[in-house]
Amino acid sequence: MLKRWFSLPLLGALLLSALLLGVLLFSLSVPGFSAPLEVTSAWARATPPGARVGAVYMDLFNPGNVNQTIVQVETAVARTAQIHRTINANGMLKMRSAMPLTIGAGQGVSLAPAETHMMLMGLSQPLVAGSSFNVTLVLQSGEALSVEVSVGTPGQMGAP
Ligand SMILES: [Cu+2]
Repeated sequence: MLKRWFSLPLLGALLLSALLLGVLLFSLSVPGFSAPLEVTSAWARATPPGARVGAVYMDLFNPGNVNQTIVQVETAVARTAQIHRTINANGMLKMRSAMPLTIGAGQGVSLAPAETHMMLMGLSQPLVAGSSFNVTLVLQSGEALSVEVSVGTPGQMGAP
């Protein structure tokens, strides 16, 4: 009789653990499991006074098993923000819109100097070394991801 009183709560706890584990495994194995984008090393170079454009770099990683697509970029420090790809057309470097930008399931995309980058056009203020500002990545799923961007020196080649 006494044994039964002790074992009931234990049995309950075991059942609950099994249930929680089941839910966890189910959510991980369900096709279409989406996870927010992981954004690391978001940075920009300082801009000279009066400059109208700036660039933002970051590493994007999609840990989910569905593609994630960035459809819009917003920031308070510029009139417009866009993701660009730098292309070499007969020795001339040109920039083309790279939006919407899709990051495949389990894939990463790096925005880096001279490559794919985020362009800020119509800067409302200079980007000052040591400061930071935010950009918002709007995904096709409707999610909006706020990213803090650290400003490095004008000659910076990687994240400060
Ligand atoms: Cu550009």
